[in-house]
Formats: sequence, C-alpha cells, structure tokens
Amino acid sequence: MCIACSSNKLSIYSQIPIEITAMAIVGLSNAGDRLPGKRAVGDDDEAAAADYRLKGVRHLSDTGITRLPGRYVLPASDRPGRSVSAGTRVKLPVVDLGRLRVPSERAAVLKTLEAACREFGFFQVVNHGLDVDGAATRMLDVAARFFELPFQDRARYMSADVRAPVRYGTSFNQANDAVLCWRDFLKLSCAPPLRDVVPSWPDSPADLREVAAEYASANRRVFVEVVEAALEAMGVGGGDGVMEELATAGSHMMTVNCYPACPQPELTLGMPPHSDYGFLTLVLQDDVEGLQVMHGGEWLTVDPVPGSFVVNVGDHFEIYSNGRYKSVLHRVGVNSTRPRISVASFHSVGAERVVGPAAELLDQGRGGQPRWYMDTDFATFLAYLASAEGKHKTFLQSRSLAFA
Ligand SMILES: O=C(O)CCC(=O)C(=O)O
Repeated sequence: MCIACSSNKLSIYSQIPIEITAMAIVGLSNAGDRLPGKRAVGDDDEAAAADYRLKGVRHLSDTGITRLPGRYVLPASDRPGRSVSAGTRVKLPVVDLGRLRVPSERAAVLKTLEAACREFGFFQVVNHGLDVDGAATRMLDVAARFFELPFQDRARYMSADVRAPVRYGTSFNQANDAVLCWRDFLKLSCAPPLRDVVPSWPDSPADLREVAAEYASANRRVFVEVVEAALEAMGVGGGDGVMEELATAGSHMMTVNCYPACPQPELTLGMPPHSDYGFLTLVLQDDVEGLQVMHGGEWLTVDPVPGSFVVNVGDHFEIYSNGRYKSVLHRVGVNSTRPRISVASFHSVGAERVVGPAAELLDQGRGGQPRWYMDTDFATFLAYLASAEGKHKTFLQSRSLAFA
C-alpha cells in the first residue's frame, strides 16, 4: 500500500487484519470430534450444516438449539474446558491518559505503559477522552442492532473479497476453518480518509454510518496518543517516519464482533488463540467477559472495566521494538446466557512498508541490542500464510532470528 494510502486505492492490508490474525492461530487444527452419543442440529444434514456455515451463529442461536453442532466442537485438547467466568481473572495494568497529559505525571505513566507492553502485551486505557457515555456506548448499541437485523439485511454485506471496505461473515477464517468459531463479524475499513469509505458501510441501522464514523475517528485519536507514548516509553523518537505514518496514513480496520449465547460454551471458542498482526489493537467491549489473555502459561480472563479500552501489542510492534514489547496470544470464550459485543480496532503502518527493528534500538553507540527479527512486509506474510502448517507456529516466530 502506498504510504499516503490514497482515497481510491484501498490497501489490501488495511482490509484484512482478521485474515492476518487467522494465520497466527495456534491450536485450531482438525475437524471437531463429535460429541459421543449426542445428535446436534445439522450433524446429519450436510445441507443444513452448510446453511449454518453461511448464515452464522446469530442465526443458529436464534433457532434455539440446545446442543452445539459438531462443526463447532473443538478437539478435546483445544477446548476451553471451564467457563470464562470460572477462569482466573486478571486486572490488566491501567494506563491513565488523563495523567499522561499532565507534564509532572507523564514519566510515571510512561513507566507503567512500558512495563505493561513488555510484561503483559496488554493493558487498559482509561480517561482516554472518548465520550464513554456517548460515542462508545452508541457504537456498542448500533453494533448490537446491526446483528439483530433480519439475516437478509446482514447478508447484503457478505463478501469473499478481502479488499471489500465492508464485509460481514462468521467464524474466524470462514472459508478455511475446519472447526467453526462461535462468532459473527462485521468488518469496516477505516482506511484514511474515512469519508471515502463510509458510504460503502451498511446503511442499516440508519445511524450506523454516522455512529461508527464518529467512533472510528475518536478511536484513531486515542490510538495515536497511545502509540506515541509507547514509542516514547521505549526511547524511540520515530525519526524513521513510523510515527508520522501511523498518525496520518497507517492502516485502520474496525471489526465488530458478535458472540451470541452458546448452548455448550465449554466445547468451543468465539475466537481461537491468535496474535494480532499490526502495531496496536484497541478493543471496546460491553460488560460481558470473554477475552482471555495468555500470561505465565495460563489463560486469564480480562475483567472488563466499563468505559476503558483493552489495548494489545501486535506482531508489528514486537518486531519494531526488537522484542521488547510482546505480541501476546489471546482468545475469546463464550457463555451460555449472555451475548457479547466487542469492537476491535486494528492499527498499523501501510502494507507496502517494510517493518524491522527500529534502527535506534540497534544502535551500538547507544548500547543497542542485537537484532532479533528479520524485516518483514506484507508479501512475506502472505507467503507464510500459504505455507504455514502445524500448531503453535506463529508468523512472528517465522520472522524471529532466534528461531532461524
Ligand atoms: O472480542 C474480543 O474481546 C477480542 C477480539 C479479538 O481478539 C480480535 O478481534 O482479534
């Protein structure tokens, strides 16, 4: 993608972070084993199974099923086992942007941010300036209403074209998933300039475009403030133009996720373990828990803090930071009683930019470190996707010189 990302030339990369994250899956392998002795909707009927695959889990959930169709049942070793709420909970480090803006407090907040990116790869951002009762709540509300539309209305936005500026679908990587995930999604490209892509977004619910555009702009402002601070905390001045690109022309994709109540949540996942490909992902979620983060060899359930963003480091940032910041595996569990909505905003540089460790970190004159990652670009990533096989092998590892 051109760095300027001109309005009439949409970036492949900016459209497909989820396809990208799909390739960083671990643990999603063979077709689901069937529940012994149990018959589920669609199990004996390939046509019906194909129908569900096409129509997604919202449709399936609305049929009132009481057992999970076999296509959604993970192999025993990949199942979440206990419910999300029974899992060990974690309060992620909190980064207070209000304090970050106070000169006398900035250094302390940067320290918290740096430690969070290094040790957790995840943190929560509060006092971000985005009107929580306004833009954020309206975004979650319109997202919920979109998934309540009749299936035919949602289906208008189905597309196999990953370049489409709007795309409705189900599972994780719908076309290829051997075991389907308990998730439907709406992906909206927010590639700048936003005004050029908004007209292609759904026109129903009637306020979706206005609400989502307002939210996307505000989200981008928060991202710019956070990524600038994260670079500063790492001691990198962005002299290579990365910060400028991230602020003005980087890729920006918004994925609205819908995880309906699931009859047997212990057997499936809303999203499998994956890492994100870009610099930072900002997740807005409702008050239903579901996001789980891998830390210390354990899946920890994130306690949703109302009005906050959950932010995580992506593969690009891990590479750019030469491994100082961590792009961490995460997954989404579902539950049997409450549907969940989340809105994930993926931010990175443009697809044509080569990303490698920041030169400033490798500078021997500053006591720099050895280089831990090869440079990478989007073409390399696509090649990896085509050849990737096996569990527990992420794209990031394939770029690591420690594994070479
Ligand atoms: O739903 C969530 O909380 C997380 C979503 C996520 O991991 C993703 O969209 O990649």
